[in-house]
Parts: sequence; C-alpha cells; structure tokens
Amino acid sequence: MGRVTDTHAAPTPSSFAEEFLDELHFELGVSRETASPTDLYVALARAVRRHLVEGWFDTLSTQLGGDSKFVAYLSAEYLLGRQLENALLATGLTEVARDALDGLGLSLDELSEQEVEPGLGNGGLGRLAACFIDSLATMDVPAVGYGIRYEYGIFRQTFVDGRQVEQADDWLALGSPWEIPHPEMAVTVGFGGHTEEPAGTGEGTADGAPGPDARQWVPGWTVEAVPYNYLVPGYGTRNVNTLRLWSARATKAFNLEIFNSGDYEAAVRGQTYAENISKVLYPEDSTPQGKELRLQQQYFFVAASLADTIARALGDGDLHALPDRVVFQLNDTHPVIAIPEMMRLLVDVHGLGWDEAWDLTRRSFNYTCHTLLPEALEIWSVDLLGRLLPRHLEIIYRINEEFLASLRDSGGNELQVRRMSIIQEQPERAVRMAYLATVGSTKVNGVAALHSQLLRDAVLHDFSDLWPEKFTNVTNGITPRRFVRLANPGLSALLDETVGTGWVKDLDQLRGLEAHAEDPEFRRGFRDVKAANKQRLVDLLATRDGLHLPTDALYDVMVKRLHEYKRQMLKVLHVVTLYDQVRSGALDPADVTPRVVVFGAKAAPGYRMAKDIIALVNAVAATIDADPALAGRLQIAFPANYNVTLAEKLIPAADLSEQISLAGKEASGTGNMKFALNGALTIGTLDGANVEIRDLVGDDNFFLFGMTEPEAEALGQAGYDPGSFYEQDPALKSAIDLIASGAFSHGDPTAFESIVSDLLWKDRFMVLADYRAYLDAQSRVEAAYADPDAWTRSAILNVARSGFFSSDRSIRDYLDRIWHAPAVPARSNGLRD
Ligand code: HBZ
Repeated sequence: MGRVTDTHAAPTPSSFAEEFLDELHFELGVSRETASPTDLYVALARAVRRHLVEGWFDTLSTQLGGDSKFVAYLSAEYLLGRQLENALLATGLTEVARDALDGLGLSLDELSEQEVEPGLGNGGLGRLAACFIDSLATMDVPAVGYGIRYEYGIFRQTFVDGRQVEQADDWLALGSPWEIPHPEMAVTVGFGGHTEEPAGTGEGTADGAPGPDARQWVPGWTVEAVPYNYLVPGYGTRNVNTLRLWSARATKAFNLEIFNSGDYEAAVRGQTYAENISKVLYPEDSTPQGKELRLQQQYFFVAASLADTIARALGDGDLHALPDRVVFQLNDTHPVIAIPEMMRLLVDVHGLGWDEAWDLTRRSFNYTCHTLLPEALEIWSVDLLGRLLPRHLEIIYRINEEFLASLRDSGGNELQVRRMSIIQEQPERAVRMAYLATVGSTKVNGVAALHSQLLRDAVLHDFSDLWPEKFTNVTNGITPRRFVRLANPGLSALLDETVGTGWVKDLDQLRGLEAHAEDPEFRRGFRDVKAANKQRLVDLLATRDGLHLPTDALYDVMVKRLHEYKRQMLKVLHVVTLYDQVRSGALDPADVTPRVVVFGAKAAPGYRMAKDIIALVNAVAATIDADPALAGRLQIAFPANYNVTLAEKLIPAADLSEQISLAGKEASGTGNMKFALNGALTIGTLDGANVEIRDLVGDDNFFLFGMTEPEAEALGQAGYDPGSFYEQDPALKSAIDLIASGAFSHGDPTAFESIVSDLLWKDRFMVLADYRAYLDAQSRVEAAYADPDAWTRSAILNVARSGFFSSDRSIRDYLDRIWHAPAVPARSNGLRD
C-alpha cells in the first residue's frame, strides 16, 4: 500500500519532498536522475493535489449530508489558466514546496513554467466561469461547475509572415495531473431516433409510470459521458468544490454489436464519431456557426450534468423539492437545451404532469446573457434539432404554443406574438435559444449595468415589458486571488503592508489605500512595483518572443479577442498617425512620449477581417521597428498566443488599459477590471463595465472619449457616412491613405485593401467617427503621464476604488438576487481520524 499523506501535521519541506519523490518514483515510475522537466512538474502537481483531497472529501460530505441548496453552473467553457500556483496558494504550501524543491536542487518557478494551461474557453465568458468557481469555493457556497473536457482547447496562435496560423492545442499530451477521471460513473446520453407513445400510457402515476403528457424517446444512438473531476480550492477556507467536465466515450454495447458483426472498420469509425463530441473547443467567440457537432456538444454535457445533478440533489427524494435543492445557472445560451431536457426528465421519465413539470423547471433555471450583437444570439434550425433531438423539439414546440397562447390571452397582438415566438419563421424555421432561455427561467441577467439596461430596452424588450421582475443585473467580476495575489506579487506585498492581508478575501478593504495616495513614500513603492513588473514583462517577451523592448516607456496595452466591435483598428490608426506625423516632420520624435503598444488577440479562424487586422498590426510593427526615427519612442509588441498565462504577466505591467469598443457593443468586459485593479489607467468609451469603473475611480482618473450609446445609435439611424469623417480630418485621411499606399506592405497597395474599403464604405463600428475624440484623449494621456506623481496618484486610486470588481461581490449579487443558496462551510470529518 502507498504511503498515506498525513495532512493533519503541517507539511514541512522534508515531508513534502518525500511526497514529491513518492509521486515521481511510484506513480510516474521515473528516478530523479532520469526525470524530464514535465515529469518533475507532474509529480509536483500530484503532491500538491494530495493536500486538497481531504478538504474536498469534507466538502462533499458536508454538502451531501445536509439539505443545503447548491448551485449547478452550466458552462460550455472554463478558461482556467495554470493550476499549480493557485493550488499552492490555496493550500498555503508555496514556501514549503519551494524549500523542498530547493533541497533537491530544483526550482519551483522553473517547474511551474512546465504547466500547459487548460484553455477550455474562448475569452471573457470562459474566464468569467473560472473566476466564478474560484469565488464560489472561497465563499463556501455549495456549487458544482459543469462543462466539457475538450481534448483540444483554444488553438495555439502563431504568426507566419505576420498572419495568424492556428495550431492544435494538445494540452493533455504531457499528462493532466489535476483531473480525476471516473469512468465507472459514466452517464449514457442519447441522440437521434424517434418518439412514440409510451407503453401503458394513460394515467399519471406516482411510481414513475408514464404520465398523461409523456412520450417515449427512442434514441438512434448513444454515447457515454465520463466525468472528470477537478478540485476547486477556496482561498482561506477548508472548502474545496468540484468542477466536473465530461468526456465522450463510445458505448460498449454500440461497439460490441458492430465488432461482433465483424465490421471492424465500422466499429472504429463509430467510436471515432462518438468521441469526436468532446474533441475540440469551437473557436468562434461571437458568431456561432450552427454546426451539428456543436449542438451535440451542448446536449451531451447538459444531459450528463442534469442526470448528475438530480442524483446529487435529490437522491431518491421528492422531485417537487428540486427548486429548493438546486439552482441552475445557464452561462449564455450554450446550455439552454437543459430546459427541454429537464422537462423531458420530469414528464417522460418521472411521470409528472406538464404544468407541474414546467413550474418546477422554470423555478430552477436562470439565464445570463453575455452579448448585445444580434449575430451572436444562437439559433438552431428546426431541421437539425428535430433530427438530433426529436423529443426536445416537440417539447420546445409545446412550450412555445403555451407561451404564445398566454400572450394572446393577455391581449397580445399578432405582431407581438410573432416577434416573441421562440420559433423564428424567416429565413428558416429555427429555435431562438435566448428566447427559450428567457421563457424558461426565473431570472435573466446581463453582465454590467449598461448591458442589463440595453437587454431590457432593446434585445429582450418585449420580454421585459411582459415580465419586468424577471430582469436583473449582476456586474461581472474577477478573482483577486489569481489576478492580483498571484499575478502581481509586488503589489500584493505592498497591499499587505499597507492595509493588511484581508483584501484577498474582502477586496473592499483596498479603500484603505486612498489615505496613502498622497504619501510620497507609498507612491515611490507603488512606482517601484510597476517598474519591476515592466522589467519582468520585458524579460519574458525577450525569451518568449524574441522582442527587445525598453522598460522606460508608457505601456499601452490592448489585449482581448480580435473583433471589429472591440476596435483594435482604432488603436492601429492612432499608432499609424503618430508614425505618419513623425515621418512627415509634423511631429518631432523628441516630443513623442516613449510608448510600447502591446497587442494580444486571437481571431476566430474563419473571421477574415479579424485576421487581416492581425496582419496589419504586425506589418505596422515591423515598419516602425525598421525606422530609426522612432527608435526608443514608439514600438508595437504583438506576442503571439495571448492566453491567461500571458495575461498574468502583461496586465501588472500596464500603464494604460485600452477599452475602446463602440458604446453599446461590449456587454461588460473583465480585462478592464483586471487592469484597473493592477493600477493601470483606462482610456475608454462609455461601454460595458467601463461605465461603472469610471463612476468608481472618478472621472479624473479615467480617460473618457467617444460617442455614448444613444449617440452612436442616433448616428446609425441618421445614416452613418464614414467617408465624410475621412474627408474632414486631414490626420485621419493621411493615416488611412498611408495604409492604402502600401507603406506597411512593401509597396503593395492591395494587401490591406479589404480593411481600407471597409473603413471607408461601411465601418459598422464607427471607428472613423470616434477617431478624433480618441486622439484627443491620447493627448490627455501623454500630458498626464508627463507628471509621474499625479499619474501614480491616479493609478493608486484606481486600485483603491476597484474592490467592487471582485468576483466575490458578483457571486454575492447572484446569491442575493438569483440563487438564494446559503453558504455551508465544510466540516472536518477527519479522513483518517
Ligand atoms: O463575455 C464576453 C463579452 O463579450 C464580454 O463583454 C463579457 O465581459 C464576457 C463575460 O461576461 N462574451 C464572450 O466571451 N463570449 C464568448 O466567448 C462566446 C463563445 C462562444 C460563442 C459565443 C460567445 O458561441
């Protein structure tokens, strides 16, 4: 029998070293001498994981033992970032592990670098889910995150001749020490087939026989969903929650049948087909492609999660208690098929009547919307849905029929009925998943105050007229554990000294910094931290990307997915204008504030314009680099493959945070919060959570520019003509002409033709209309930066006043406004007492 880890005695470097070597020798089967860096990392991770298990068992037995309500967070994405440092922080083992490894001639920091982050998400939505499970665990809320264990996460981005090229993200290749698979707990999930009258139908009976509304679904094929548990440690608590990700596996029966028939090839093909379901994360972030495999993924994880939840929440108990035992949160529309699935379980499997089932379902579900772009609202063609999930389509039809009948009953006119129908008729019959979610949920929330208002006023306004009390707001947040405590150790130490260590769990305590904003000593310490973070970034980008950057410059950072609405083009036009003015002699290089403009952005692989913009950024970067006039004054750094790991190094080094989307398009943003909390000043529009950031940090500490949402809306209504802005602003005209001339493409005027003509003729996100205001705001930035003391004061106030943006506060809002699930601290059960 293996050695039992005694987690009762506080681990010492020597006991920890022993555990580490145990893992290396007896679990991985390699000696210290032959171990690769990956082996060493995996052994370390597993040694750390041991110290989470007891708290996890305690959490499970506490939560399952009582009759607490728990949160089932359903999300197709979790963008977790690296796990090791977070687990060390939660277990308090960072220094013990460091010393233990030192003693073995190894370096904790070097081993940490071996970890490949699980990139199981696209961007903000997936990262939000990761922050939320961290906060739920830290706040002792009984919660399970459910999702998909993609074998390949978000693609790895490389640049070839400045253009994005995607590579598969083989994150599991070197082993995944954080997951615990449970193949014995697999759940079978059906697809396809047909529906029929259930045998012995008639009366609804209490013993689970078919009820009056039941139909029998006979799936055409099935797959198994194998759960993989990830431990989610809370900070400063015994509590360790569960993230349960499902992986697809071919069913044995399915394989056996075909193998026995002697058709080996067909059997293997079947297996591949089934296992494709959890193969890859879809890299589209705002234009869902409507592909069949995607719907398979959605239903796959939802069906497995609901079966799991019902077993966990109710056991053999009474289904009527469902809304008191569990609350489902739908992270965007991706898991919305859960609503008809719950109806199917209640009506077809458990024999409840329709009305009762609908009441229980509606009381158990809530929906978070993350967008304002119409093209991002998911729809599924009736054709596809009916083929893949015939019973669910029947259920959706009935939900819709009853909903539309109730509208008509309460005097709704036919136009309104058609507008609100869950089924759209044109251009093809399709299910509007956001409407299904809204009709089937108790609460619908947006992710920032402005976004929630626009949901009520525009995107879902018919529904908010009908059910005003259904709509609420929960402004997003970010976990201070990862994004301050781990990412910014220098600032963390300064905060600990100044306001004590309580801020990590209670971010409002940062208010205590305000009193120090005038203190020259504190300001110096704060500036030193920023300088050290820049140095750390410069060193990293030198080795990671071969970039040579100055530390003594304004770090102007724009990192986020590449999308036209986010307006990376506006940033490019600013840089091109500076370059153009120096080149033409209009601006003395000595008058340019030394600036490093950092971009980080992945484009959806099929999004042409986004990929062209990436190529343009790289082309402008190369041209500026080659021009001695701008040396030490202006530089673009565009490290490839922006991800959570890189964000943790970039954000703490930033002076200026670019949040420049067209007002009314960015639902919230969460990067904006991370920057403010790390002492960068924002240049931004009144969009998403920028509005709340500015309200809190104060207008003097925020560079506001651009049209408001109503102004942009009005300009669009009046007939926006980008060409007129081009004609009227010589600097803008000159910058665009320079791009069009081939100045950044070795004289080839066609290279960026698509960008130029789009800007001149369409410019859907009104880059040209906000250009002048943006340049003026950048001039204000330069003036402010010239006074280091005043700048530092503003940066300190940004930190001091950003406590609101802790994801702990978001979770508190969800608890108060939506979930009503009390915290339940884990009780020690004494694994080996
Ligand atoms: O969700 C983002 C919003 O754009 C951002 O404003 C907000 O802060 C964040 C968290 O609420 N939305 C996404 O990240 N959306 C996706 O990643 C996405 C992924 C797959 C899709 C559609 C959207 O099919």
